[in-house]
Parts: sequence; structure tokens; C-alpha cells
Amino acid sequence: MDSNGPIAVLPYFSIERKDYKIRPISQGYINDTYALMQDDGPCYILQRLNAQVFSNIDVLMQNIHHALPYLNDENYYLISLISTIDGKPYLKINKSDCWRMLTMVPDSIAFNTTQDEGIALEAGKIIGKFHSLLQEAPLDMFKDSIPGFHDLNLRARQFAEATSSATADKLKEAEKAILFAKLTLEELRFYDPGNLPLRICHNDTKLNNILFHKQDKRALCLIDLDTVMKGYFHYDFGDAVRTIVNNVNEDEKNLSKITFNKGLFEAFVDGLSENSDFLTKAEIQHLSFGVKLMPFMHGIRALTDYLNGNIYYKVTYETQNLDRCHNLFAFTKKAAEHMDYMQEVIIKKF
Ligand code: GN1
Ligand code: MG
Repeated sequence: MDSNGPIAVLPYFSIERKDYKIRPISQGYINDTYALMQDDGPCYILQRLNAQVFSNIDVLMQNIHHALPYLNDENYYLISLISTIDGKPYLKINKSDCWRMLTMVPDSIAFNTTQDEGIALEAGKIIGKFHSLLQEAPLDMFKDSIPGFHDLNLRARQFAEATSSATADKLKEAEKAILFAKLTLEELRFYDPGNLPLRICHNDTKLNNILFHKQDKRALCLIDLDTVMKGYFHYDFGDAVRTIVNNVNEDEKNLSKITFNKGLFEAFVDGLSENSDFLTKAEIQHLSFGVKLMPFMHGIRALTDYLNGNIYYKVTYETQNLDRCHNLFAFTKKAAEHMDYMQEVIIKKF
């Protein structure tokens, strides 16, 4: 049975009974997100979790539950989970119909892209803060909500399966992207992270998952904790950089608009260096690799989904995943051209 949407689930959460208005938030490729509004503005976030993508929602919610107490700091805005009326962390109507509610961060704003070095600096600071707070959390408390999420070898296998079962039309349409994916996999997939430490990462640190204060533009916190689990720091570094230094977002079809803005990169690294005591030398060495790896990983995942007939990401038109793939691969090339530059900046700043 289906809950029939956000209004129907409200009575199951421990919130004041009021006449809330519900506004859908269309961002995100996975969950369905709604803002709950009262007269003086939004007050809660309500989300229907995508049970196909997250096959173990208990694990996902446990990870968030474990992470939150560590994110309690005067320089970090702590979001809370609103439990259900029977004290559960989320509402499970059935296996494929699960909902959770979170507090809204007042006076906050998110950006898909930025031209403002102040924002890039703040983004670096808050990502550093997030990691320095979570380094106190025992790693073993966290389980993989999506096993192999950033494992390029797994993504390569899924891509190979998709190419072997895709229609001839799709293979033709995606020919160029497939070629680039194969070539780049040769270069990246046997990369060995060596003895890099595993950390509790956010694993989706794109710019619009950071909230800023509306007025003074201070970074407040990270949102979308669905993929908080073990990972390497260069994942979070790469995802942040790919969305900060690029003046257009990953849905942009005009690839000539894609940028690698050096001022924004340097500001981001400056911000991060303010909260980076936890980073080891080896991790610092790997940061720039993350900037090539992450857009490529997202690109190959989008390509795989296009070939599979759009079964993972929410799309609004048939070739959206392929367009995202072209965009993400174009940025991967930009990142590759800037490897020496990034390495120089990183060595200077850390
Ligand atoms: C998905 O739904 P959203 O935007 O939070 C994806 C991320 C990608 C992102 C954009 C669980 O996240 O890995 O960075 O799209 N999340 C999952 O490419 O697959
Ligand atoms: Mg996400």
C-alpha cells in the first residue's frame, strides 16, 4: 500500500499539529523532498527515501543517527531528525514507502554554482569542520548504505554490463562517451589508494549540499547525509571542487560554458586549510586525484544509467543522463588539464 504522498504521512511525525503548506523541492536525483511551511516560512524538511537506491534504509538512518551527535559544535549548525510518534527515526509504511523528517535550518540558502570566492572559502572551511568533527566517531559504527558507492572497479563492471545489454540505438548515441569512459578507465581504475586512512565521509559534497547563512554567507552545515559512510577524503574534496570551480551545473548541455575557475579553487583550498589538521601527508598528495576521479565516477554512473534505460536517477527527459555524462566527462578533462596547477596550489597552501 502507498501512503499517497506527503500530506498523508504528517500525522505520523512528532510535530505540532498545524495547517502546514507543502512545497516540493525539485532538486536531487534520488529522493522526493518537500518543505513544510507555516505562516512565517519553512520549518521542516520531509523526504520520501528512494528504496530502490537505498536498499537498506535502516543502515542509512543508523549512520545519520550515529553521525549527528558528533556534529554538535559552535561552528556547525546541527540538524535534528524528527522521530515518528512511536519514537522511530523514520516512518516505514512498507518496504518501498519510507519517509523521514528533519529540522529546517533557519535563514539558510544553498547555491548550485558560485562566482563568489567568499562562498568557496566558506565551503572549504565547513567541509574541513565536518571531517574534523567526525574523526572522533568510531569507524566501525558506520555501515555501507550503498556498498561500493565510490568503487571505480564496481562502476566499471556495471558499465560493462550496461554496454553488453544496451540497445544498438543507445550504443550509437553514446558512442563518444563510451570511448572516453573506456580510455579513462584504463588510466584510473587500477589506481591504488595505498595506505590512505578511511574516514567517515559525506560522499556527496556538491556545493548545493552546503547551507550558507542568507545574510552573512557563512557556511552553516552540510545537508543530505544519506551517504555518510566510510570513504577517502579525496572523494569529498573532488565532489566539492567539481561543483565549485565550475560555473555551470552538471545538467548544462552547452559544454563550452564549463569552467575551472582558479580563484575559486584557491579560495576553497584556503578555507579547507583552516580546518585540516586531521589530513595526513598522503591524503594531501591525493587531493587533486579526487578532482579527476569524482566527475569521472559520476559521469560513468550517469552513462551506465542512460544505457540501462534510466532506472537509477530521476530524469525529466530521455537523454538527461547522457547529457549529464557529457558534462561530467568534459569537466573530467578540465580537471586533467589542471593537475599540475592543483598540485602546486595544494603544496603551497598545506
Ligand atoms: C545523486 O540525489 P542527489 O543529488 O543527492 C547521487 C550522488 C550524485 C548526485 C549528482 C545516492 O545525489 O552520488 O553526486 O546525484 N546520490 C546517490 O550527480 O546516488
Ligand atoms: Mg545526495
